[in-house]
Amino acid sequence: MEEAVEETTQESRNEYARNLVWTTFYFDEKTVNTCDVLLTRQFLVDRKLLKKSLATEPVGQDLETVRAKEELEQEMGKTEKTDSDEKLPTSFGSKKTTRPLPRSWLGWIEKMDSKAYWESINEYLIYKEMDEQGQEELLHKAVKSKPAMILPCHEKLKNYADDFVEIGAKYEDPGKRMEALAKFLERRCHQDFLALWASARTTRCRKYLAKMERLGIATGLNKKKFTVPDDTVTPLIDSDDSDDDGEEAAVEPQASSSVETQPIYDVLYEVYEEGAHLEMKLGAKSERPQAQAQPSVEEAATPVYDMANFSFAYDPEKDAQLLASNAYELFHMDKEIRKYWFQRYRLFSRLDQGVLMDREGWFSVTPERIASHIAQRMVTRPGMVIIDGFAGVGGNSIQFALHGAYVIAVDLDPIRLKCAKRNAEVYGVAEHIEFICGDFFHVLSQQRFQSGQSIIDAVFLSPPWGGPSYIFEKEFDIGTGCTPNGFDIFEAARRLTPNIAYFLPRNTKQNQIVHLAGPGGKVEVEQSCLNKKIKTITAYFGNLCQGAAK
Ligand code: MGP
Ligand code: SAH
Repeated sequence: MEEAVEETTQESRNEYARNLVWTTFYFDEKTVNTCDVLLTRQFLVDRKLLKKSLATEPVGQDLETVRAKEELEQEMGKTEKTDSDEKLPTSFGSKKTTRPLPRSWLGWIEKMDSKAYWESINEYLIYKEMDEQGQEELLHKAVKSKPAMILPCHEKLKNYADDFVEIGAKYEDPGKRMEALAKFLERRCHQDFLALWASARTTRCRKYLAKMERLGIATGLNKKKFTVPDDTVTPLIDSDDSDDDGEEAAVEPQASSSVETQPIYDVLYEVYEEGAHLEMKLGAKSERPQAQAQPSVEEAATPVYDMANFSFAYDPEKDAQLLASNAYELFHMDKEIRKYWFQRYRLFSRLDQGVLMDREGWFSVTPERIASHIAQRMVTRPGMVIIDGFAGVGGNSIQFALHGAYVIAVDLDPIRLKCAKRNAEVYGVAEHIEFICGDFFHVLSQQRFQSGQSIIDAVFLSPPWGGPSYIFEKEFDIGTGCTPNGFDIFEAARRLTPNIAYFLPRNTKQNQIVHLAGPGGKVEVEQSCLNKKIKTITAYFGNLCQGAAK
């Protein structure tokens, strides 16, 4: 197997190290509860395996199968483009520029509140206004007390000229006049601050959304929520991105009393970038298939077992239908599965050596190159114990074992677990895997896994995503998309260990992953790019996250 899989080159490893975007995700408006998110991308290569699949002629060829193969190669050509004209970006984010911050740069505003702002500025503003009354000495003091951080609209206070005249006319007594002036300024300062704070935050969120979109990441956030809260306020944060279109030019706002009541947003991102930005897209979305004329194709490919006398041992006669190398006969009419057949050596490089797979196994097994990479990351010492909670036909369990872990492979489906066991034998690692046929939640509630006595180092989660049609939704919802509910799955695993790797669709809502990490948490979301196409993502929690203390 080893020689068949092209190793990650040194160059791509270096690229990996550069491709980091740290995002601080704020859980509430007061910006107290944050979560650090690291977005990474892993460039994996398995072209040799893919070519091996395409070079092999399908069994029992006739005109129809030849056409099907051509069609598929075309389809794959669409989605597996590796030509230089479709190069992936070399890194996340946009180029860092060193140009000085413009005077109107208001990045600081989100780190302050209006009370602190007023405290820092009140002396300056009040005394500045007193200057109009000819108080030379106070003017001198005002200029000296000018704070470093000041909103552009408070530099000249020209918006309030009429109000000042009104106040001046109302109070003859200088003391009272000053008191009224101070009160007026304080109220306006709070309003102006909040208006600009909201617009700054909106602008940052919008920038974040646009950036994530360009990176091919589903955010799970509603764009409409990130509109400027009031028409009279223009976003003020000046962009430090050379590729932005200038929509965020600094403009002096008009103070608005209505903005105070506008809802603010539940998240705020700060993106720390390195390197240059280039565009990256999700694989082309294929057409949603029409309802199959012959629904029996799927049923025909499902072997019938006598469950009362079920045996997990491989029986060449009874299990002939599960033999992956024979699958073309079974699945060549099954449009959903055919494409996986044509990439079969990508799934298991030893496919022809007796690998078993059922229908669901075909579309859900983790491609070997990706599984091997995940194992490389998760298995940090020999003999560590990993639970593969949704083991399927064993794609991940086998790789964990090959990398030196002891694996507890759980699956609800006995046929799939039988396949996993057999496949582990094919790869020579069955001895390092304990196979448990049962429900993930029930297995985890066993006494031996309960905290305090648990010997589990990490949990790997790759639940069903609702079949290959998951991709027809713009964004994948962890709660409703996974079966069982993806949040419940995570919670159950979390009770056992914080070290969790969650294998999810590439269109998963990113904000949901962040929420799994929780306030004060850390998560790394890694996109696996196989031959320059994003295939899947893996979210690493606990000490599996890069940069987390081991
Ligand atoms: P895919 O999107 O169905 O295929 O699955 P692909 O090749 O990206 O299709 P294309 O037409 O867009 O090019 C990609 C990978 O996701 C599969 O190889 C599986 O590893 C994984 N996967 C797919 N499904 C439907 C599931 C699932 O339900 N559960 C799990 N755990 N993994 C899945
Ligand atoms: N990573 C696997 C594929 C997992 S597919 C591989 O590489 O082969 C998801 C698997 O979860 C399916 O095999 C399905 O039978 C199993 N499953 C679904 N619900 C389950 C549950 N409640 N408990 C355990 N396994 C479950």
